Amino acid sequence: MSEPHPLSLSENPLPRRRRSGCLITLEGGEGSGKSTQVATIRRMLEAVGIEVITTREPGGTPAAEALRETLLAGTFRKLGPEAEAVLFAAARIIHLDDLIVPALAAGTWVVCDRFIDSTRVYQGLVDGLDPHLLDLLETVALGALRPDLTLVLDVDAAIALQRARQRRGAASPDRFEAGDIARYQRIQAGFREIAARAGERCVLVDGARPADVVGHEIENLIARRLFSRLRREKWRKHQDAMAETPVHGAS
Ligand code: ATM
Repeated sequence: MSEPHPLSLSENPLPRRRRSGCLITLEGGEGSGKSTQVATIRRMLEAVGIEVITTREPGGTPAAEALRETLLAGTFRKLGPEAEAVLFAAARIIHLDDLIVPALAAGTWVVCDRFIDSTRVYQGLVDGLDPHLLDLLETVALGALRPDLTLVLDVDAAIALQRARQRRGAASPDRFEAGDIARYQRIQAGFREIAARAGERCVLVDGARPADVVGHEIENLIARRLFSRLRREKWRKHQDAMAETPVHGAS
């Protein structure tokens, strides 16, 4: 294959739209139980024979995890919220290019702990950035790709704060964890509003209940919302198995 021209404007070999795996994202404030549910979804999909990877943002690949570490440590805070937003977008581009887009193209399902809605809430609502800047960064990072399903885990701010403190123990909060109940309430309200506005893609799930109850509801939601994709996947697997089965009498 010839080298692309240095000024070529269409070098991305995997257009963001051409894919067969599903992208499921989990959103919600800290202490909403996202990581537990990511593991539940993984088990559910594997049980029906779907190849799945679980990942998180910011992070997911070594380079993006390095950015995560510095972002959460607050190292870039002095550069201002715009620069931080650009760095979150950079981590997302790396994550999409190196992991998510190739996985989806290969038919693997991707379950991601936090994604674009966290940017809207933390950089948009909390840090007060211009939504046009966030639109622009989203377009640069995602092109036409959007999650197939976003589960927004909703937990009352007081419970979320308590869970977060318990989980941290003696460790001090990072750049994004620090804050009082008012901050947690804004974050919860922000995620609720996103779930209401983007009802086609998002479902609000009551995350205050025991993890197994929440997990059961999520399994049902995935089965209902992504039914055709699950069925297509099973059909594809069936066809692959048939193709591998030797035909009697064939020489
Ligand atoms: P987790 O600890 O849930 O992985 O989240 C990391 C932090 O990154 C999270 N903080 N809290 N609480 C929210 C923050 N974050 C953003 O500010 N913008 C983003 O786009 C993403 C993906 C995360």
